[in-house]
Amino acid sequence: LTACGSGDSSGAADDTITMGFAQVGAESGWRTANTKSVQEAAERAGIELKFSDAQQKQENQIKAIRSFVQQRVDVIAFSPVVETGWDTVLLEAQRAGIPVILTDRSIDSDDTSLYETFLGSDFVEEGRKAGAWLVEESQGESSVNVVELEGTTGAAPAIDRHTGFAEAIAGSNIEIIASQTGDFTRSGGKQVMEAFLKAHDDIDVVYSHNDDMGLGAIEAIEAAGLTPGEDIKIITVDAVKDGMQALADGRINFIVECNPLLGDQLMELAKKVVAGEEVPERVVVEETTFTQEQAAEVLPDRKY
Ligand code: GYE
Repeated sequence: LTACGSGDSSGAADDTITMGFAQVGAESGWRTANTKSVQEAAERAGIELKFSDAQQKQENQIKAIRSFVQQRVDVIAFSPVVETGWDTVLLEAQRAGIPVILTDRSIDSDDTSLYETFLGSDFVEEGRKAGAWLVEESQGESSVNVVELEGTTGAAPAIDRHTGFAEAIAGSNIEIIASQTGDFTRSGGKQVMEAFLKAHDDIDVVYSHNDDMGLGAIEAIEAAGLTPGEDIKIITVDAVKDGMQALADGRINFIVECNPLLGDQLMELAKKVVAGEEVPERVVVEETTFTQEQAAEVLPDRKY
């Protein structure tokens, strides 16, 4: 075969993989790091990325997936805003013969044939780690009152981080006295914490489902004339740079890591799926936890 390059305006070889990626939004530092990881990994892997930002709305994500199906991409990857309500659109992808990879967040559906694999963290385990630290920390105290800043209502990390935490503190001297969503944003966390502080004068601990809401809560606590990390202890999940800085500064007390750098693993899986190779149905991301001392140690090398 003789190639005649001049006529090919697209510049892409026929075997270039095109991925449609439907992101949740840009609600947190974690999400920003995750988006960057996916975009850079696609570039490195030579995968053409069609990226869409759903601004935390399921309807936008469904529209994006539909448009990827219409464009006949080779593979669709997405991080579902909420757990339920995906069957119809995923069936459309399946009928069009386009494989789907879940990344970061899972869905709640009986039909597991709707996706090839799920790459992401064990959010229940993250909640357990947060609760286990507090149980240890609260030994010898008569009672400990926790307010919980929940992630987006119906999202896998919000549901699972609550479940794991509740499991770990069951039967202890620790009680969740209030729980409300801050939608994983800094402003949401601040607003909810302001309301909590007005309604309760006996808050010992904030358990926040991510760093950003915890950072918002810090602002509310300081505005109320209290010292975060001392008068009220703060536990968060993610371990993004701003969170780790607050931890090293003593304003947060403990962070459970959730790794957003999923890009390279996602591209690997995408290549295999498109090639028709077997992939495991679940790929779990390895993670750790950080105390204030550990945060100060690792901060200089932190990438996100
Ligand atoms: O913890 C939070 C983000 O789905 C794990 O979403 C992700 C969560 C993360 O908004 O900061």
